[in-house]
Amino acid sequence: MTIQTISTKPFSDQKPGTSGLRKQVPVFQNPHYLENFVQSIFDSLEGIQGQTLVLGGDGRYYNRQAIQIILKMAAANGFGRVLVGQGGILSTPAVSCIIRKYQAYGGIVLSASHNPGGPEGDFGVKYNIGNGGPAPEKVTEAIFDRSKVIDAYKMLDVSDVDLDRIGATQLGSMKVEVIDPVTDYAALMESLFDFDQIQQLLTSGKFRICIDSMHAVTGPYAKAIFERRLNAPAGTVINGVPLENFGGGHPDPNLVYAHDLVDRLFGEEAPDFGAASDGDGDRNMILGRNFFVTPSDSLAILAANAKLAPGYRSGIAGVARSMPTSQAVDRVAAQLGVDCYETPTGWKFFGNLLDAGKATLCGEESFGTGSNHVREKDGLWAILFWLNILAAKQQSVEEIVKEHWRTYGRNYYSRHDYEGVETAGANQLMENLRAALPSLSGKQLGQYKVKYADDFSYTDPVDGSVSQKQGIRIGFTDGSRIVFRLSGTGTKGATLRVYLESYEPDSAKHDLDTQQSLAPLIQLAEELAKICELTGRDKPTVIT
Ligand code: VG1
Ligand code: CO
Repeated sequence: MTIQTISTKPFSDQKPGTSGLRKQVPVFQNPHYLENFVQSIFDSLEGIQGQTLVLGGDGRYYNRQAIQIILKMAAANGFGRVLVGQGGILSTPAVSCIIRKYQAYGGIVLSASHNPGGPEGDFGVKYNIGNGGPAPEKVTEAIFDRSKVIDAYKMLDVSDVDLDRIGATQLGSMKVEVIDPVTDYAALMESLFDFDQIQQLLTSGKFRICIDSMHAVTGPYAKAIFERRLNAPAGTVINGVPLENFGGGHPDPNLVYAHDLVDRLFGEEAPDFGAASDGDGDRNMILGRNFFVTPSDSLAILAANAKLAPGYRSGIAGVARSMPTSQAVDRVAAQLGVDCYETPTGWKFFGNLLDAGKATLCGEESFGTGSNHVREKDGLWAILFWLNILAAKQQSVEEIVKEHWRTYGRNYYSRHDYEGVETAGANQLMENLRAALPSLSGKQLGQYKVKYADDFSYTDPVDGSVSQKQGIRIGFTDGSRIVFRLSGTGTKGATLRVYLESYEPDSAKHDLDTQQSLAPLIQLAEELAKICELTGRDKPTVIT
């Protein structure tokens, strides 16, 4: 059992994006590619000798191979212990939970989240710090800098660890503990929500639910929590077996990709509640019978009703949302008299606010919601929170949402994605918008008057770090907004995201079709950005 030092050459493209390093599987399979990145992580950390690392992934293709490589590298680099999920499985929120519970030094999550998997699909590596959250930018920048000059990595020359058997094995001087992926996470959920009340609802015979795990990581978690602990009927969880290629699907919980669930909730004899999670279990989509809850509304509704859940009975300290997320939650915060923070896209920006106790609930328009219970967004947590509220209020999903709109007004909201467009055109589009910003302020554009037009810059209120160029925002005097940004998680070409929002206080106008009510803004976005001309697309790939 010797430590080998293997020579390597840097790859130039190992810059982590919105959420870790994501590439197509064949890229990660290039000799030294994964090893270089993992060694760059280890080289950027201080004092890892003898420390504990948490390791797991969403079960996608290459997960098991990558885990074996990382275990041998962790041993060679001096970690004292690695906690790894059985079968290599750990959801992103479970990693966060386990890092915190066992006070680990950090964790590595192997996932490309909602991106498709399989031999030609995507793979990803994400490093989480000791608070359980995604590494902040200063850490990811250090990792990237290291990756540009790396010339060797360390690896212990040993045979593979049996990932399927719970228990401990020794790798050199490092202990590997294969743990049950679900137990710690399920216990945390039970500490936050009224499981008795939820169980009564689910076993009453009057309320049916359907949970779609999309053949991704939440299958074992959802079966353990909903079917075994809460006694929901067998079959409540659909697509519950994690598969390396997610059954050929796209594990992104939205109206387009979660079609099995959507067909049921919008079909005949539809259940009362439906929900789906993404590849690594940090996203959620909430549906009622024939009813879709916009993620931004979901965040606002959880904030407004937080006290109904035992874990939040004493109220929330503040809320935070990513900049493109709708301003629905801002209105709830104002009503509650708590602060509302606006951060750049990506969960790493919530970490400091959560650690400092400035925010209790956080959310993103991209089907991500979470709280201070961990430092990641958390799909099953959001689903349980909704069920807790439904059980307490004894109303339907639709009634709860419509009542919320009557109280706070409705923020019509939609995101239009142009996926896999040519990078040059997408960059040009953003540059043109940036150049036009100074001339937009105060301008009348059709029915809208521009209140502000800028490229979003964020100063972290806790550590003062500054993040620039986080998206073009054009806000109008009536509260409407258009936001443009390029995705930082895609692996092919560029993905343009256009976020559209308008506010309607009049409850007589709360039943309009979202796309219709946003039509003037959609038109304006096209005129301002020349999307069709610069991307060659006359319509979005995905509308959420
Ligand atoms: C997207 C979402 C962002 C989310 C990120 C990671 O990033 O817009 O809100 O935090 O994915 O989510 P981007 O840069 O492609 O817009 V996940 O579930 O992939 O960990
Ligand atoms: Co995810």
